[in-house]
Amino acid sequence: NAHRSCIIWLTGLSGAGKSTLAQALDQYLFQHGMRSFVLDGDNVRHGLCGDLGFSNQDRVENIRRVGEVAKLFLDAGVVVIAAFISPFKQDRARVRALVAEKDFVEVYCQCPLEVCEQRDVKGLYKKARSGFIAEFTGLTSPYEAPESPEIVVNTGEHAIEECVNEIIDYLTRVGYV
Ligand code: GGZ
Repeated sequence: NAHRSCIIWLTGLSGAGKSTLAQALDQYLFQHGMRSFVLDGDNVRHGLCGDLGFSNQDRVENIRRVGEVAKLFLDAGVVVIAAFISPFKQDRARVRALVAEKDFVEVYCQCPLEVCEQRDVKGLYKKARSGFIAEFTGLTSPYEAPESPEIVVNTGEHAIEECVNEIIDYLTRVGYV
């Protein structure tokens, strides 16, 4: 069924749990016989976007390229799970506009900055606070929260499995899963 693929676009702060959520979602979809693929900083920022840093301009270009790649995967019938901070509303809107409206599912991974910083899984907030990382999202670089995403998951308070279930429930309701 050609209408079963879509782009699940996870947006949120560093440490909000986007990549973990993406992997869990990927695993669920695989177990249910769907072909999916995760795009995130880990497989994109070393190669395709290896020339880009974290200035506003580079983030814009990062999301533009990722959006184009996501569209190609979508055309190939794959469920794309994209996990990027994607801090700018306009860039997310531009990706949305690349595909049919129903094929873009924006998921706001909502987690208070304080919680992300408290967790600081990779120690990046500490580095940023000490001045070793410039233009760090939430501290010295902006994050524009989505105003009307298809889904909001509260990764600050809810377990990853619960957030996965909320996304699956939505996809089921709209007929993708
Ligand atoms: C934000 C940064 C920065 C700066 C390195 N600001 O938590 P992580 O480590 O694993 O995920 C973050 C990742 C963000 O890359 P994205 O491609 O998602 O960003 S964007 O959508 O804005 O283009 C973080 C790490 O890279 N990281 N420096 N200055 N996050």
